[in-house]
Amino acid sequence: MPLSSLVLAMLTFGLCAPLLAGDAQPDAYTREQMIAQQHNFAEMDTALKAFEIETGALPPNELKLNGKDLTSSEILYRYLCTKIEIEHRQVGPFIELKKDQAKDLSGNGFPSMLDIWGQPIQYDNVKSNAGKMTARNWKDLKDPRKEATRKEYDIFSFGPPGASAPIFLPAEK
Ligand SMILES: [Ca+2]
Repeated sequence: MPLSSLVLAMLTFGLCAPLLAGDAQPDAYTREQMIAQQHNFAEMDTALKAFEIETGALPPNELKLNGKDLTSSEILYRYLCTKIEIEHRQVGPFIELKKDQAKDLSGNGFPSMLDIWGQPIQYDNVKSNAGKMTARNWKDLKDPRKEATRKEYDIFSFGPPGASAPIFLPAEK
C-alpha cells in the first residue's frame, strides 16, 4: 500500500472513530431530522390536548401497574395510544402510531412512545410536578381552559446518541 493511501486510511478511520464510539457530536442530527421530530411532537401535542378535553385531565407523571412503575414514555403510550377506562368511561386511542413509533424497549410488557431515532419520548406533567395542580384535581378548577393558557406539560426527546441537548416541543406563546 502506498504511503499516501495508508495516511488516507488512517485519517479516514480517525475521523470516523468518534462516530463509531458514539462520542458527543455538536450536531448529532440533521435539520430534516429535527423537523421530522417536531412534526412527531406536534401530533402528540394534539393528542394530549384531545385527551385533556375528553377526560378533563392530563396523563399523570407516575403510574404503577401490575407492580411496575411505568416510565413517562410508557405512560404516554398507555394514555394516548390505547383504549382505556377513565372515570368508568372508555376513551381513546387519541393517536395512531406507525409501527416504528412504539416499542416495549424494556421488555416489561408496556410499550413506549418513541422518537424518530427509536428512543423513548419524555413527558412531564409540569403542573402536577409543581404541586399546584394534579391530574386528579384538574377538573375541580372553575375555568380549566383559562388555566390551560399556561404551559401544562413538556414533551421532549434526548435525541440520538451524542446529541448535546434534548429536543423540546416548543413552548406555547
Ligand atoms: Ca417497556
